[in-house]
Amino acid sequence: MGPIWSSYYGNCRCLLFMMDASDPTQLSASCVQLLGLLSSEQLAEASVLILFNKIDLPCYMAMEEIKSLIRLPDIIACAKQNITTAEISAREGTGLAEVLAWLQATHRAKG
Ligand SMILES: Nc1nc2c(ncn2[C@@H]2O[C@H](COP(=O)(O)OP(=O)(O)OP(=O)(O)O)[C@@H](O)[C@H]2O)c(=O)[nH]1
Ligand SMILES: [Mg+2]
Repeated sequence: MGPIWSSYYGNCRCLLFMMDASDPTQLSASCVQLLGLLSSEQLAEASVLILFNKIDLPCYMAMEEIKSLIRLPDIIACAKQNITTAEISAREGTGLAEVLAWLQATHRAKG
């Protein structure tokens, strides 16, 4: 779906980007997609929440390793956007409350 994402950039104020933490083979491709989003002028004002999903599965890599592999600290430091991360399991609902709280707080802050 990546090629058509840009049709939805207009008026986007909150961006949730989900990465599959259980699949290291997808990490670099996801990271390229993320960098594309972050470099878009239309999304410069958006607040971004990066979700690392499927943390209920046996982990191939520790979350800290994943973050360091994609150089997340550098991505966050260089991005124009305000970026938050959360570790979740969509299947078990882990982290859901955190995601909802982020959406509420971000929506409120942006009026
Ligand atoms: N264990 C677990 N499975 C999940 C979770 N979220 C989604 N899935 C399952 O993962 C499978 C594929 O879904 P996703 O990877 O989310 O979707 P996708 O990337 O579009 O699909 P794939 O190309 O198959 O990876 C489905 O069977 C989901 O039910 C989760 O948090 N934990
Ligand atoms: Mg998947």
